[in-house]
Amino acid sequence: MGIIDDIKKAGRSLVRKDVLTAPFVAEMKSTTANMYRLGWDERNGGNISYLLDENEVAEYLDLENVVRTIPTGFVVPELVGKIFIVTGTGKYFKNVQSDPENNLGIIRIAADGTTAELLWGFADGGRFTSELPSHLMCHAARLRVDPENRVVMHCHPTHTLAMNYVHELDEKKFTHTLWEMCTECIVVFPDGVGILPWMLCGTNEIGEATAKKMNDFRLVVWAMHGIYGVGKTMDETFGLIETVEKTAQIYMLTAHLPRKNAIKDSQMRELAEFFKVDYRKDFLK
Ligand code: 2HA
Ligand code: ZN
Repeated sequence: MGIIDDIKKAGRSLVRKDVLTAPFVAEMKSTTANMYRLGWDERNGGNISYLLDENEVAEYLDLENVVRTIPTGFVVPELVGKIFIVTGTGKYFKNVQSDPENNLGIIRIAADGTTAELLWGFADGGRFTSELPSHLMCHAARLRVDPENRVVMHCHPTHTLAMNYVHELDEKKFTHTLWEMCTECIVVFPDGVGILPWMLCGTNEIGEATAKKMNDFRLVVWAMHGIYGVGKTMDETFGLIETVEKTAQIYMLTAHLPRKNAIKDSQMRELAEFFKVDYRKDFLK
């Protein structure tokens, strides 16, 4: 009796849950679907990386079983051993929900800091997003500022991009315009929006520049390309980008019309003080 119980117990510990039922896969599916439907991720546009808890992943995957290794082309010593679920290069957000196994992958950064160990996904032989340098460098930078940061998200939101062509690409002026167009903005992103000039995407250089901005900002616009957002949760990160995009829409709906009203700097200060947020005081006039 005792022996049979022991055998049953050992057997159960070997039975892993189906990774397709994991909450982190569900979050990737619903988030990419929402982003696609909002028009932020046409074709293969956009990418997400999500830092996972090793113990949680172990409920679904054998962490000893590396399916294959993929060189990343850059080194992030801080992220050795960390596990991420990431979207695939050339893959469409539109298709993640119906086919997660080909469009997503779970990777672990190997001991050398530069090899990705594929633990699951990219089943058709694919690989992680071309923007992995920006994603991992941003994770490393944000973890230094906020040890609870988990998500890096990139997309091409329509109105935010439209605003790039008609508004000065100056961090202070751009942030101020967003803050004054929507009451909640200074509370949602009191740290403002960082801006990088147009740069070649998919490179280590844009990754390094984005990560540097992430020392001060949770939102970084890539001029005439898109936006990066980071956060502790998928909801927080999505919400940051959603708030910028909604506000950029209001700006684009009104930019060509005579301005009759605006939220004043004194009112923004009032908001920030009431909601006790540490805002960029130098971004107000
Ligand atoms: O992966 O959005 O920046 C497609 C992109 C590149
Ligand atoms: Zn992009």
